[in-house]
Amino acid sequence: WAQDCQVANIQVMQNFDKTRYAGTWYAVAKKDPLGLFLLDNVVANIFIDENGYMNATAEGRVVILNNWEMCAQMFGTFEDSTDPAKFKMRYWGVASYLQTGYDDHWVIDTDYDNYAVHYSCRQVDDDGTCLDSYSFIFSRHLTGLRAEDLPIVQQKKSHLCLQNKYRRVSHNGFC
Ligand code: ODT
Repeated sequence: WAQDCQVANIQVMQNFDKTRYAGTWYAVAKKDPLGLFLLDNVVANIFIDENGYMNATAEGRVVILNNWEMCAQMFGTFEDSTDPAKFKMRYWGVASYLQTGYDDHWVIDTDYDNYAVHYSCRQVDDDGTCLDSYSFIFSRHLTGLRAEDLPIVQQKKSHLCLQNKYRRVSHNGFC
């Protein structure tokens, strides 16, 4: 597998089915972007609205203004693209002091029932690699990934050229 780290060449989930992606996902690992926001206790809830569009709520522990720790409650709406696994996500918080943005949301791989690998590049460099990315590894289970899913997820991390860039996302009941 030729790993050229070009954002344009990143393989995403084939025949992605957003209906099966819907539901609750627990973040188990994260590669942070510059100016990170969500720290831990990150749970995403994805749903399909009456028009067939993907929407989400998410919560997670954040630290605002360097010292105020809170549980951020966030909303996101997703725009479809020509690739069913590539979305644009517009997001905002229930409170105005939370982050807002418009990011890529690419589903790299999922079995829908256990694990999902998400990727977002915020800035593509002149050479086509990513300058500022973030990525979540999600599990359907609060207990984390199943042993049999670990090698698949490891391989996807390396395809994203992010293999050693993830940290564990803990769930301790803060949110
Ligand atoms: O945490 C960071 O450093 C960057 C992440 C910012 C985006 C968080 C906004 C969540 C918006 C609503 C929910 C979406 C759920 C999608 C799942 C995965 C991507 C966050």
